[in-house]
Amino acid sequence: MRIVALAGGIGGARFLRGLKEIVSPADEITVIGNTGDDIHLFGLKVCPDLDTVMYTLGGGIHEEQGWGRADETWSIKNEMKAYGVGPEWFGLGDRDFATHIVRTQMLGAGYPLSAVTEALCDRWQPGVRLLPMSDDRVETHVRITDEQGPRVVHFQEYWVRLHAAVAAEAIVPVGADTAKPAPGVLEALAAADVILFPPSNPVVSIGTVLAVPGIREAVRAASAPVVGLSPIIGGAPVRGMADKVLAAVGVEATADAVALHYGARAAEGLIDGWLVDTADAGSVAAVEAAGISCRAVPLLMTDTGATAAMAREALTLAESVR
Ligand code: GDP
Ligand code: FO1
Ligand code: CA
Repeated sequence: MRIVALAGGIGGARFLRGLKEIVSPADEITVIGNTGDDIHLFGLKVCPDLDTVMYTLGGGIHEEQGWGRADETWSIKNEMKAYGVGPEWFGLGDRDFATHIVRTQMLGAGYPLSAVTEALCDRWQPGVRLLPMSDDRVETHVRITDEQGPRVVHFQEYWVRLHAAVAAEAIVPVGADTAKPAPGVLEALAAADVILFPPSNPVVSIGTVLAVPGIREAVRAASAPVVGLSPIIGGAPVRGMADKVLAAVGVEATADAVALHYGARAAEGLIDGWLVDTADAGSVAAVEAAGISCRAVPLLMTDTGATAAMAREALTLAESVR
């Protein structure tokens, strides 16, 4: 079976770890990764969501943090600080720097991001095919108003330095409108037997991938059933500040509002099925009324076994809506 999943970072990667548990060697998983979080620091290109998927599935992730490497050291970061060269607020570890040096060196030699990602995955063997959503530069920025007045900041500054403490007035995936899907992305969606939206951030992860011209249309046109899992449980994100960016696009932080935001494929939307947590069983009817088949199942990824059960439920729902 050919499974295609759009994914951001921590939530998407953890879901994929469970999905890997329940597929057979004959199945293949293609991940279309968000690159809108990418940031250029110290002359290096950092791809947070691609790296989180690669490290998590490849066994190198710092588990509690959900990003960056395990057993990290911070000599380079401390030396940069000693030189007074910022930004200090983005924690790049020594091991992680090697990834960004190799990536930047290959990009400088003319390799596209998709080829670079394939080369990095040769080492990590994530057990999925990891495609960037685009080889073109797309960087999410956030419009805010704070004591310095109205301005636009890079998503990472909004998320990491500002901790999303101020309202996000608009989310702007800079470059998305002229970006092309990376090689293999549209083909994977067309050939898929199942398309999954993991419990990733609907706006700055899944939404950014869908902002690349052609990808939304390819999901809508796919012969595969499209099933998503809610990243919101009991009216709040399980972790992080997705509610802040959902507010920016006028979507309530509820399991059903996110489903309706993606929309029923039968009604110009993207999904055929939606899983909500048992805590949100009361919203199943509203999602079904919108033309999306909906089930309430445990959606907390407490360990790989729980996540595998979620993934199994998603594939079962996909079969029921096929
Ligand atoms: P990011 O790029 O690192 O923010 O990762 P993603 O966008 O892939 O996923 C972030 C989302 O994962 C957040 O909005 C969380 O609410 C969601 N999430 C994290 N852990 C869980 C979980 O155990 N269950 C569910 N349903 N969602 C989760
Ligand atoms: N997230 C943080 O909250 N603090 C950090 O210092 C931080 C550093 C970092 C370095 C490399 C990397 O690949 C990811 C990093 N992240 C950090 C996570 C990153 O901000 C993700 O984009 C978010 O989790 C949201 O997607
Ligand atoms: Ca991300």
